Amino acid sequence: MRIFPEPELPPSIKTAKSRTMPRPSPRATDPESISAEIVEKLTYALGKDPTAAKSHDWLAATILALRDRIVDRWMDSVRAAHDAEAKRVYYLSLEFLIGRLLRDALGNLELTAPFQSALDKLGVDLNLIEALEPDAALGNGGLGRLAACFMESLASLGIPAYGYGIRYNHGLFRQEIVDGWQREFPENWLENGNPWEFQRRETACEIGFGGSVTEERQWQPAEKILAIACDTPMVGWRGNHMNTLRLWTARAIDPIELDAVNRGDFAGAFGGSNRAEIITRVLYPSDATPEGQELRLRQEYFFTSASLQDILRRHMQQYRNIRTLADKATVQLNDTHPAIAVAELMRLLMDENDLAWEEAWDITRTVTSYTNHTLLPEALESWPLQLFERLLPRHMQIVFAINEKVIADAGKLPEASAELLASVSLIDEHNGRRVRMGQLAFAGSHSINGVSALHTSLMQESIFKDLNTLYPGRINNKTNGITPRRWLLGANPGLMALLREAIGEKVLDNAETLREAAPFAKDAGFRGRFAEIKRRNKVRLGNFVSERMGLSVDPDAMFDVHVKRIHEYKRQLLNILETIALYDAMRADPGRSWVPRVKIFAGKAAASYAQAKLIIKLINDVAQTINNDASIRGLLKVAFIPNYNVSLAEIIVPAADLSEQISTAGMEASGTGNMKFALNGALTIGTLDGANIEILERVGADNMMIFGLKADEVEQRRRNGHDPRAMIEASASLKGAFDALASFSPDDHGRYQPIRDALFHHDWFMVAADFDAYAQTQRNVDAIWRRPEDWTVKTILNTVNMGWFSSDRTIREYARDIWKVPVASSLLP
Ligand code: 26Q
Repeated sequence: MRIFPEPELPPSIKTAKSRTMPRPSPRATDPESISAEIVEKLTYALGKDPTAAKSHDWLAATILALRDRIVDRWMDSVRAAHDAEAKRVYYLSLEFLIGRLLRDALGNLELTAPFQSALDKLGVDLNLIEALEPDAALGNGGLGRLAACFMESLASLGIPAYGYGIRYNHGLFRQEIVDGWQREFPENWLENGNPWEFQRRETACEIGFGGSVTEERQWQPAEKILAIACDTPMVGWRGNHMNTLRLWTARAIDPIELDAVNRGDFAGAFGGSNRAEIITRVLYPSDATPEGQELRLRQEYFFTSASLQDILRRHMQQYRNIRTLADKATVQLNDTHPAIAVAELMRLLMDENDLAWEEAWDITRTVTSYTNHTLLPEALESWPLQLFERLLPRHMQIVFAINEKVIADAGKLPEASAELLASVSLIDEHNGRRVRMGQLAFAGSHSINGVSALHTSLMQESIFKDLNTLYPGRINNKTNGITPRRWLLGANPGLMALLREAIGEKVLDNAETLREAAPFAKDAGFRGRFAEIKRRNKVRLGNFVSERMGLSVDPDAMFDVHVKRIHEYKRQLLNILETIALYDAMRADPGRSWVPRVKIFAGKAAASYAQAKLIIKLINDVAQTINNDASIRGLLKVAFIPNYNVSLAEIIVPAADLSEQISTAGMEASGTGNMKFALNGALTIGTLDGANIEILERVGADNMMIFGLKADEVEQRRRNGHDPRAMIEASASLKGAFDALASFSPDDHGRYQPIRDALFHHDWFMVAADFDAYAQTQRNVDAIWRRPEDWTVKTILNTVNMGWFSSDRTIREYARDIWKVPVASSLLP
């Protein structure tokens, strides 16, 4: 419901108005006009005297000048979609891990050079102010970054689309390493304002919570709050098309309670506004292990309801017929976090638009589709039924009604059994009755997709096996991708320049043409330049590490990089144990010609994940010992770079020689870091997990270092019993590393006991099981490194074979198979 409805104009007046309404002339793009305009923005929009302006002011003025150039085309895009009556894609995600926008927007508008010289004229360094832009870190990791890459590709492919999410006041926490331990500090990306966004104070929706449902099935919430929209333009490649990222902020309807003010109770006067606004205050910092707090469920319902109300309002304004919704709108759920959408859309269609159940159900299922990002049982979202019912009583009724239908459908199957009914049910009856969001999302969607081939097939065999029998044909795979604009052109302009020179400008429009550069792997001159670009990127990262951490690293050493969230299944522990073993071997034989390596780690642990935080401490303790041991002559260094985020990744990824993608097989749904590294010319050491398998298919076994148990072997071992103790005893180097653990905490001998226990007693993540294969593969990596020409050939063959992993390809597949929308862009197929 809109609180401040805009006066409706009859369509005839609207058209007449748009014909006669004066339009501002589009902004010029020559450096002179741009620099004049930056000074204008500084003076008139920001109120700063150009002679006294600070770097932050120049940044804001530059963004405002660029934003004007975006707005022209943004409005054209929105108008064109409207006039063409195009079907719109709505991407609902609780996370958008965007990073900085300036470099990306300049690059996509092809305005980097004119802005650079405009700023030069003003004595301002673009690179310097670019680095001042705070990261928009509204996400935890892979899932949030995928949403950001998708927004960029949707715009680049000219698909009319909206991203919907939450405008958190505080994004993912800032990590500091104090005495080797992770400490979390609040992040404050909005402290200097946000020049990219447009607050839409007139676009507000009411969101209800609690209360009761009348006999006539009308929900009477006990509490109502407002959702206020805030829009950021998403710039497509070459500026051909722009979309909107619409993020919601919570506000109290009546922010100040006057009664309380009159009583002199000022704290009480703002109690309501605090209670409302807390909903959008902070991102939940846990990935993969859901924290089942009420506030999280409130966040999920808040943004889902606001988004669906907005979608329905837009549809009704243009078409005035709710029954055509499925022809004009398609809603993608990014994991189960917005899965309440299924019940909310049913409620809006039935209770607010008077559709009958069957009709509402048809529309809901046609509109909605769901992407699953994890199979980890502890990560599957479910809510205590009591909490769900107390917060969303009407949705509880709808969930029960959907469940009745699902159970009735399942009962008709020849293979129906008590187990089958329990597995398809939206209600988990085992753990004190819970609502299962995955089952709800599946039942209410026409498409359920996984994010890599392996993940999709495991999904089909495990969590959704019975739902797939019941509703066959809905499960499909959409292997993830990354945007080459940010992860190649933006992060590695030197490499992009070389590739353009080799195969021409088309590589900018179609990453799959990269493969035409394959023959250059045979060209010694090309190889030399490719290697030189890598070295320059390594020097830059080396300088960063030296400045930030006071650690000097040799740019001619192999940069062996393991960066991602810290999680036991991602096995940073396997890496650091092998590092300890290597260190022991080096000390035992210091005269051997060891390959010099820098082991680089970065990543955040969920604040409540004790074992992950202990692994961070271990890496730092090991670094402390190794980096200060003169006997190994600096041939091995270990760096844990604090506060991993998108901007740090943009420095690390282009500088990596070796990419660590070593998850326990079957546990990493896809991975997308793996794609970024390979695209930037790193060799991968990895397990047959997630998208690694598909990378292997494209780069070939000669150009990728694969080791370890496969997913079915992990599964078998877990079933038949795995004896980590025997494996530790049987491997001298693993035994050595395992026994050495205590020596890295001379101040506290018991510190690493939890890690020793986990390894020794069950080794759920198969670290002991994969250790020897991993260590041996690292020695094979050394052997290739000793043949630099071979190494460079392999890294080139990685880069040129990675085009398929462009998120443009992924989005084309979603558009064709799930959303049924055309791809309008001039980007080549
Ligand atoms: C849920 C409920 C309550 C609190 C937090 C959460 C929560 C938050 C984030 C649960 C999961 C996540 C994030 C999951 C994630 O990032 N998954 C990754 O998704 C990538 C994109 O598909 C894959 O490449 C990775 O393999 C997968 O781990």
